Amino acid sequence: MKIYFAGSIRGGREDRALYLQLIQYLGKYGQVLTEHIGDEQLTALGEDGPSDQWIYERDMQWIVESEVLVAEVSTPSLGVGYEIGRAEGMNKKILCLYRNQEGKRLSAMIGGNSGVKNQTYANLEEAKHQIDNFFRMILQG
Ligand code: 6IA
Repeated sequence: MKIYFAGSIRGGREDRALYLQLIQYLGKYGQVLTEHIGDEQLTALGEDGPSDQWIYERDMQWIVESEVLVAEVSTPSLGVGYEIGRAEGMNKKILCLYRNQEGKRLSAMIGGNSGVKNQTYANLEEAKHQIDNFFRMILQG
C-alpha cells in the first residue's frame, strides 16, 4: 500500500523529529512516499534542490498514486491543508493526527471535516495507537 505522509515544511519544522518517527512507524503498513518530510536537514526555507513547481507536480502525482494520506496537523501548514483538501477530492482515506497544545486550536476546516478521520494524541505511543486503529479499519474494509 502506498502511503502519503504530510507534515509541515515551510509552516515550521519544530516537529520534524516526530514526523520521522511517524514515517518509520507507517512503514509497517506500506511504502511511505514522502520520507523526506522527517529529514533533519530539511529546514523551513527548503532552500536547496528542485523548483517549487517540480515539488508541487511530484507531490500531486504521489497523492494520486497513494491509497492513504496521513497528516500530522499540529503545526499549521498551508501545504498540508492543501494536500488534505486535494486528497479528499480524490476520495483518499485520510487520517489527521493532532496534538493538543495550550492556546491553540486545530482549523475548523480540518477538525470539522467529516471527510477525514481526526484523532488527537498526547505522545508518540498514542499516535501509533491511532495509526493502528486507522489501518485496522481500512484493512477490514
Ligand atoms: O506549506 P508547507 O511547506 O508547510 O507544506 C508542507 C507539505 O507540502 C508537505 O506535506 C509536503 O508534502 C509538501 N511540500 C512542501 N514543500 C515541499 C518540499 N520542499 N519538498 C517536498 N514536499 C514539499 C523542500 C524542498 C527541498 C528539496 C529542499
